[in-house]
Amino acid sequence: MIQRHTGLVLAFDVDWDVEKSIMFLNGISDLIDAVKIGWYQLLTIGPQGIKELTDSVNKYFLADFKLGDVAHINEYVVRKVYGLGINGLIMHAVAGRDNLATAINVARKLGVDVYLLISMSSGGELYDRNLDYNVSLGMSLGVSGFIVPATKPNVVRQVRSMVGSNYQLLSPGVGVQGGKPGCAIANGADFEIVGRSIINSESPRQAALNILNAIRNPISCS
Ligand code: FNU
Repeated sequence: MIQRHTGLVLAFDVDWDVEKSIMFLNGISDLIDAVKIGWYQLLTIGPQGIKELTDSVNKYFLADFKLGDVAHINEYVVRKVYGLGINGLIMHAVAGRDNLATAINVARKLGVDVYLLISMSSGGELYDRNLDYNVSLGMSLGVSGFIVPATKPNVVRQVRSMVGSNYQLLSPGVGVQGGKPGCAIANGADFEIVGRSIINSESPRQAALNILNAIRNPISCS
């Protein structure tokens, strides 16, 4: 599980080399609880580059590979992710029980947390028609938590009421995509995931501090 100090997870989607990435992350690491990396990062700096990041930045790393393949491929990927020093992984609920179960068990044994994607910050209408099923699926498979969109506050509230307090809810879509900073947490999420609003800012630290302020003092969230 991600330890919550600030409630902020940085979506680190950048076209930078490893050195610049490490410098940036170490300069902001006191303000964030985790670094989320995804396909863009993997394709930019490669697995070796990601290993250098996890070796050099003392932070929880979450791999947003939205894994949703057949069972044995999911398992292979979980093992590779573990080898890169990554702490948690996002998987697609839509892959279904048979494709997710083994990989989630392997992840658990390795100490890699699995967060299940059950609703998307844009689109994802098939997900939203099957929310109850996917939440129950995740709970029965033993995931650590769920990805719920900051752009759909009713979904955040609904999932929190379904899962109680034993699962972490991570919420992307804050800022550029329209979710109001602070409101996903006010509606029941544990963490807000923020990328471009911080990364593309002239002062990333100040942008992160502004979001932390909104998390501490949420206004007009509905
Ligand atoms: P930013 N992300 C998302 N919506 O945006 N993992 C989802 O439904 C989802 C995600 C990720 O807009 C996206 O991949 F499941 O710049 C990106 O890394 O703040 C981040 O959240 C949002 O980036």
